[in-house]
Amino acid sequence: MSRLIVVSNRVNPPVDAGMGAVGGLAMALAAALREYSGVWFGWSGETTPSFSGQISMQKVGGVTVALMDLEEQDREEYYDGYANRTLWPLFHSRTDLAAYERSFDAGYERVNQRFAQTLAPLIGPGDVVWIHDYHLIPLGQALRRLGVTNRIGFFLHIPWPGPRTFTTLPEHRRLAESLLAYDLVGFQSQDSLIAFDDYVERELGLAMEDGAVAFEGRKVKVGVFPIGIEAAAFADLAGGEIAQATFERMRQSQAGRWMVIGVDRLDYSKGLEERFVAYEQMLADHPDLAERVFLLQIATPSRDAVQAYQEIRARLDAISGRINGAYATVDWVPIRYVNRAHRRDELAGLYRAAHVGLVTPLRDGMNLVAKEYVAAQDPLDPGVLVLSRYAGAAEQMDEALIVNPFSREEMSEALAQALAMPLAERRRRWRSLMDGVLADDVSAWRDRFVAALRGPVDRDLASDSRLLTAEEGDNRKTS
Ligand code: ADQ
Repeated sequence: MSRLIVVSNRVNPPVDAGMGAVGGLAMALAAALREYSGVWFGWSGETTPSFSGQISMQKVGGVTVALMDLEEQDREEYYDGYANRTLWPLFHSRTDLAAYERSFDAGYERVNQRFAQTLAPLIGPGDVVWIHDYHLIPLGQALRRLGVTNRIGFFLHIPWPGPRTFTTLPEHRRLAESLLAYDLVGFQSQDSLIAFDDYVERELGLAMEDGAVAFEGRKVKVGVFPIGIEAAAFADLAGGEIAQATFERMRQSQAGRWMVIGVDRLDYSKGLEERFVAYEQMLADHPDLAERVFLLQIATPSRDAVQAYQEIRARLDAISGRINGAYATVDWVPIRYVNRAHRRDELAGLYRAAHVGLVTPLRDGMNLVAKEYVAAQDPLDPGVLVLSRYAGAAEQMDEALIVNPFSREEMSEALAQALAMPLAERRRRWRSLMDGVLADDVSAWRDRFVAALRGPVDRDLASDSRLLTAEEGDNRKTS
């Protein structure tokens, strides 16, 4: 059987069978790798004075991982630079924060070459390669240039930006064309697919037909593959011992108050400032809610090396301090703002204790917190999800209260509506959301993507219209 080779910037297979700090994505990919006896390849996170291309192979949690070190300059230009200071803000429509520096672009190309050169010898005949996320967009093309003809798929975890935004990237054309070297390109949402289609038509003059783009004599399949969570396992976790203890602890400390929860990586795309301000608006609009509700915001710091992250952290400290200063009483703090990471079973208990889940990113590929919040609820007494229309999850979760995160008044109203929602309506909405979260879980996502990648691809338009099998495809030279 052909192997599955998963490639991502960082590699994090679960270290044990339980649910520690590792998320559903890692669990799902690890399960796929065990099924297909595959390999997970990526950067070790370590740097070395001079790049050697040496691979360290290890077995972690039943999964074979292959790690390589990069140089410090690679970390600065490729990871902190092009990935986190150029592509991340750009793809989240924050051109004001995007740095367009040639050295970052050069570093990005160099590291993708390093990935390709190190990975290519590991790829055997019939292996299928699945590359993840914005750090590695040109990797498929780099592998093709080294003569790799295997099936190669790419999945983008973050949104694809609108054409006007994307074209602010000086090398937009090169980056977009490199995507056309894949056999399959997957997006989280229709919104992203439409934006990509728009760009491809307007800027590259290519047409997307029947879910594929024809380019240089070959066809690239393009589709929407919304990622999910390990829904059933997460629901079980929410009923487990640690979650239950966390739930009880929260209920005690709530002292009969309603609890609203937000859980996010501390990132400017997550709309945290807007969320705090909307909550403040609600306190101003509903004086009757004073002392009857509080917001627990858990925000784990990330990407500390990047200045925009230091700045947003400082602003959030200031806003939460201002709101608490203005509204707190001797026995009530309106915002509990916590910056540390939590175990997944603790998180499940916290979600379950919250009457409202507030998930209001300004832009998000999917947002797994929305799905985790739903999966953790008590079916007899579920909380209400308030969800930004700009999260990919909104395309699937229309029984949530969908809000515009840029409007503090709309968010304030939705929050008040959520807190007042009758039990029957909460149950009805939750049931429908939960059915979706269970059906479109992370295994379904993985299986749909891998099946589409292994399935028939009309790869070689020049030769004929016959569909190729994976093996036939692998034996053909396509570049
Ligand atoms: P992220 O931007 O990281 O992911 P998200 O989808 O919300 O966003 O996933 C965050 C994960 O981290 C969740 O599983 C959450 O439980 C966990 N987490 C957050 N804060 C935590 C804390 N304090 N302690 C413990 N765990 C915490 C990117 C894209 C998303 C896309 C995912 C998957 O930006 O749009 O949904 O990849 O494709």
